[in-house]
Amino acid sequence: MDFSLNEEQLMIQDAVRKFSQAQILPHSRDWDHAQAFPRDLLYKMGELGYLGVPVPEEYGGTGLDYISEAVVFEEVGYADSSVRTTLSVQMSLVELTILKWGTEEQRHHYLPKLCSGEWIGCFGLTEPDAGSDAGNVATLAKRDGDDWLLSGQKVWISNGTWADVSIIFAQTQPGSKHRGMVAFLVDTKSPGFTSRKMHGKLGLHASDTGELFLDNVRVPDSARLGEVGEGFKIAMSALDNGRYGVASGCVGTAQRALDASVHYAKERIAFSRPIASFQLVQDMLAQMKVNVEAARLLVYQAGWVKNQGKTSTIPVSIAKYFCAEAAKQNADMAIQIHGGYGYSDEYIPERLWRDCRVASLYEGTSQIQKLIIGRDLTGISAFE
Ligand code: COS
Repeated sequence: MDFSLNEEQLMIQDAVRKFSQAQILPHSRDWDHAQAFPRDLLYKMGELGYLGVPVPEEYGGTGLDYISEAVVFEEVGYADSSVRTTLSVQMSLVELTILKWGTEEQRHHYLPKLCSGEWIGCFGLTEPDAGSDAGNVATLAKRDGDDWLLSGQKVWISNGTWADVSIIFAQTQPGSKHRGMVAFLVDTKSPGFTSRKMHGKLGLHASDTGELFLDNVRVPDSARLGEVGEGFKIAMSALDNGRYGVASGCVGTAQRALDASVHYAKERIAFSRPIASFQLVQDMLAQMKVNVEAARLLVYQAGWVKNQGKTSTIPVSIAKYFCAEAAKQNADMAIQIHGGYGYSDEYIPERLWRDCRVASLYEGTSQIQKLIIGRDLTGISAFE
């Protein structure tokens, strides 16, 4: 068993680390205050191939493997979780879903523009009454000749107001739950399609979160992704990729919390010595280190399964659950080690803490991940 990254993975790690530390990390506090990061950053990342890491080169991607994708999310997540969230949605939830379920024409139409950063994508699944219960979407898709008319509302949509294209999940037969779901690739400039920024989030201030409103949005049947009735499967398979991105980003957060804490603990003097010399501080540092190593190995295990083209639902849920909780625990311990300074935005722990809190909520709560793992273990579903 070889735990080391290969040459290609090391190269992308080194390049993205340098980029993130120079172009993202020094600005992330300002972007948090401004509640946005510059759109240009995505063009730059697109040019460098960081927006289409696992997408084949024939569709404008970089053509690397899933471990490389995780490495990119970890490095960007280390620098700024808002940027990482934007990237995860673009790459994992949108590009990989088009790659898996799209027609050849759809792939060639959307993927090069998404990989280059010219277009931004979002994933329109969640609704006011359909969060964990994703099969309960109420957005209606009504057939109208060769077209479809879409009406409904989506909430908590990352990249929601920035997006040029949105994957919209809708219901064709109310009451049929997941069996009637369908997905479409919708141009956000279509008549009847509007979006509005959501404010007041605890963290991820610099990432765009929006509500989408669809009022009889007309889309041609050629905009359909997959078959009628496959919408739920498409959403779930997309989340197998999206959750992997969240897990990888959380490894970056957990590592950042650890690095900041080791640095601070060696500098901060109390009782005439660095607080790093106290065993109770070392206890926290050791726990943080164990969290980082275990989280990263779980991500790589899920990536290894993905690289073989196998279904990754269970290893991804395990990684998503553990990494989200590990990031939260590390961010919290980083605040504890920094004491009063950890409570101030002069230092990094408070932003890490705010930004990673959502990791055990979005793309499936920690409870949903455990229920998926529990169902696999027992063969008994809590959802029937
Ligand atoms: N990939 C492909 N297909 C999948 C799948 C996956 N990962 N998971 C489920 N499916 C398929 C199943 O095979 C089943 O197909 P058939 O009807 O042909 O047998 C169908 O989808 C229904 O699956 P299941 O019975 O598992 O559906 P449930 O309603 O029980 O699913 C959970 C329940 C909780 C697992 C699901 O609704 C879920 O993950 N919810 C969380 C949603 C979420 O993460 N929301 C946040 C979105 S933020 S972007």
